Amino acid sequence: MSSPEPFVSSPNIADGLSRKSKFTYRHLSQLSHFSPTCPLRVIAHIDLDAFYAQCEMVRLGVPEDQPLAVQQWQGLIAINYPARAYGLSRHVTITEAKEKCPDIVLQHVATWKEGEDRWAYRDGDVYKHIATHKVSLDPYRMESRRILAVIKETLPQGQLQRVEKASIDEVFLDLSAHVHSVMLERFPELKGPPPYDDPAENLPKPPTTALDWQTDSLVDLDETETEEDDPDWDDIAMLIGSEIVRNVRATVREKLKYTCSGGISRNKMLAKLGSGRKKPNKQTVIRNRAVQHFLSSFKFTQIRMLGGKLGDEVVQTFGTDLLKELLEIPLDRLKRLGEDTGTWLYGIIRGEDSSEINPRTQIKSMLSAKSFRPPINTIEQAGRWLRIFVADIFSRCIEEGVIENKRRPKTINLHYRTSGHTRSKQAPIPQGKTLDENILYRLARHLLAQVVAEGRAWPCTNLSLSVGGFEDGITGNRGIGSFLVRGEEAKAMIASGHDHGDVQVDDDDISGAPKRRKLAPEGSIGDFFHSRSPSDDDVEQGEGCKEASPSSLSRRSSPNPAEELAASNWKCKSSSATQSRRAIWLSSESHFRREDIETYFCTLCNKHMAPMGRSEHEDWHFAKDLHDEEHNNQKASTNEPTMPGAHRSITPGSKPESRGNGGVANPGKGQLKLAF
Ligand code: DCP
Ligand code: CA
Repeated sequence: MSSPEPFVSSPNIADGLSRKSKFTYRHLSQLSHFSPTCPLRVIAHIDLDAFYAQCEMVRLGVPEDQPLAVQQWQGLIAINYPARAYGLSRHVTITEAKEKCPDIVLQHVATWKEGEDRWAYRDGDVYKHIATHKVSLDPYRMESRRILAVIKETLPQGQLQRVEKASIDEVFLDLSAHVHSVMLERFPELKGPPPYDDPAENLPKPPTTALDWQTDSLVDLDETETEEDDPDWDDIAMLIGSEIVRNVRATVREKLKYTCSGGISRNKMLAKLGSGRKKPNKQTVIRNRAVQHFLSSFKFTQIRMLGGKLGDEVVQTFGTDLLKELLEIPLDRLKRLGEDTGTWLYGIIRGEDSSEINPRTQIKSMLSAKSFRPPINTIEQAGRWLRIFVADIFSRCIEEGVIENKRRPKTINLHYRTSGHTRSKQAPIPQGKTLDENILYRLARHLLAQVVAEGRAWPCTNLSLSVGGFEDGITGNRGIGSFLVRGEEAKAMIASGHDHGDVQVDDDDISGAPKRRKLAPEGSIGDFFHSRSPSDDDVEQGEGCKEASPSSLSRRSSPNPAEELAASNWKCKSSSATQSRRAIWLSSESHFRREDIETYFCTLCNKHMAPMGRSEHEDWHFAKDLHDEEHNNQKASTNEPTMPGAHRSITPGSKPESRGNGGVANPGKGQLKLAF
């Protein structure tokens, strides 16, 4: 960004130098390093106005004053500001919306149609097809990416830029270093070394002339402050920040036609509250001297992180949801919530938030899901939905650079819900070969077949597929470690896989994710550590397995999993599998009894094993399943009858492609090998 004109009309530097700022040279230096504790810090939040509605307006070329809402089935998910003037909100029904605003344009989101592998905008009453269509958010993701690109282009390139994509329509900017560079340009007296080379020396005071905030909405100062007080460098830093944000917003508007709102303050929490204060197309500045006044108007449950369970707990414990009243509670009482939580809360209600802007805009996981009303009852139907999910996810994978092997996911996860319960199945995605849609589809189908084979699969009320554990720049072969999910990554996958409804989500909190919807309690990590009921371990061999026949899931993919495994250096050697990974395995598979601590019992092999060998044994089962699947498929395609036990060529401790006389000749109770 080129530097705007100096903001002062008659700077009186000599006068300024004669007095001291309350900020020091050290603070100035911290500003250039994005220090989260720097008192001159400048953070901005930019949020697109009525985002999906604007996307549709831009796409359709609708005049700006035309009321428009975006419809998803029978609900409204985005309402533009002209329509809001009629009192419309997300809560109104379609009928109410038309009654209140007869001229409203209701645009249904694009959908994927069952059996098709591309989304499209449809004419007519799309909501009638809820049973056979699934919404696509791709158009909004695409616009989101274009907007982000313009924001980044508008800011200085390289070290001065720090941008965090917070959701599909919001970004945080740490403007500190950029503001610092503009300050030095405009006030050369700040460039010199501190007197006596002492960074604790105070800076000279800035010039006293009134600051020009243009059309910004300025939050009133705290009661103890007055506008007549001379500005200090933190005010100047905010002013420069607001100029930068104004320029970014104007550029997005000019290049892409979108309006957005901005908040500028000293941290993320305040900047976010600020961007929502005046909408649409406005920006709000909360100067340091205005923070307490600004915050006192909020309920603390409106603060980031205090909207959910923690907020409820605070209300319960202290009997108020008013921030003002919470301010009167001393720290030691707040610590009733726990030492750390109390301390954090004490700071946050006073406007303290040192969380950093995280420039990582990369996706960690992707989810595609569908709730079925009425439920679905056949594996053919489920298979067709998996096609859509895979197409949906794979198109997003392409944007992540999987074709060029820039990034690729490590795991695939299927969640399957019947009226009784939810099941999850997970598999590693073989590495070492360029990922394609067929590989994903085959893995997804494999997981589906496992669910069906266990029985009690119908009617199915919700199906979701996710890929996760994205890694950068994978080249060449990888060991088994790369197939495993660990720690936070595992939690993220679990959480993302339990979303409800008809959704596609990128990542947990970034890069194209729509605003988060609350996850159902059953999706919590805790569920995965609960003991499984005995009935869960008793896998039924019923009609489900008959349905998982080769013919029922058509379009076999070409790559050979055994080759992939060999190419990716899959070995059943000792791996450093962690506890969390085991939890995943245990939660998603029924082969092992967790309570076996000294030894463990594999129900697939009907054998007790030493715990040391457990992880490689699990790995071995997975490899074998893939191998069996492919082998059976080859037989199916050449019309050979499938012989029971014909594929016992992989032994624990050997590579899956090796031939041998394995130790799995006796499938145990509950074992049902995939009937592909
Ligand atoms: N969204 C959704 N379902 C929700 C909330 C949001 O599908 N319950 C989608 C539609 C929104 C987009 O996410 O356009 C961004 O959400 P915001 O909460 O930022 O709302 P808007 O951008 O629509 O409006 P505002 O101008 O208030 O930011
Ligand atoms: Ca928005």
